[in-house]
Amino acid sequence: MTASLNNQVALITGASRGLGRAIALRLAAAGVSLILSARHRAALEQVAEAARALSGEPVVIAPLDVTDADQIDHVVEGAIAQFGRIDILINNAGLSWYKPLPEWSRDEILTVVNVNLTGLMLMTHAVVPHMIRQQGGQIVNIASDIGRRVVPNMAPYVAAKHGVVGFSGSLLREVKAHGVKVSVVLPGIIDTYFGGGEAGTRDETWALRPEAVAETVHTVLTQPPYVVLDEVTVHPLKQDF
Ligand code: NJP
Repeated sequence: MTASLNNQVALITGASRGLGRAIALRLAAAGVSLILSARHRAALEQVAEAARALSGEPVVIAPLDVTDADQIDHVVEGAIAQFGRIDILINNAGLSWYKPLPEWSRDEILTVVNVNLTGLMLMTHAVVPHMIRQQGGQIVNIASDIGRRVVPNMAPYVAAKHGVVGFSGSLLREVKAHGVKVSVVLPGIIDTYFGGGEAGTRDETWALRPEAVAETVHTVLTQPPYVVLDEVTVHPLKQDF
């Protein structure tokens, strides 16, 4: 038996495009009220419009840079004021460059760690007290298969995603007694705008459709109350993993 998400409230980061957009549309179709966040307001508005077409539930946008703790507080407080609760947090915002370490600027290293890891921890830190108060909630952190292995030319990103996996497992052991689940999803290559790519240009046999990963996230979220999919890896069959 799977749990229903109908009437739950979800906050999604990185919702303006790519995987975050696909997760937003999948949850809208499941009857979830949505708070969509990313930096680009116009892109968020387009995703919100597409989500509203799938759902009778409220969909609001909350422009946010996940590296800014004040903006995180503002968005989380606004969500609680409007909806009274946050049932689901999807920490999805992420980015990287791909090049040997000496070619990375200091700013690029700091940005990759701040967006993929520090921002995720700060957002989680702001939301978890509400989930504990509610005695329930689900956090899904989008890491990467690179969070469990290593590849060259992305060392700061590899480090950040390993951090996401460690953070997720540690936090789960803290909060599960309060009915709060923490899951980490580790996808392989996805056909999005990641790393300067152009979504919709890759063969689906070697790059996952974002909708396929969104379906994985939906599966994670719809487990029975006493089951947690704590770590889920998903790959295109042809990827060399
Ligand atoms: O990438 P993309 P994905 N503050 O570039 C947002 C992981 N992953 O969908 O702020 C707030 O299409 C940005 O919005 P905006 C990856 O590490 C991917 O593939 O408006 N938001 C956009 O919505 C990441 O964790 C692959 O520019 C910020 C979104 O992030 C997740 O999948 C493989 C932000 C990025 O959309 C989704 O990435 C893998 C900030 N400072 C893991 N900076 C893959 N695609 O192959 C960026 O293993 N965003």
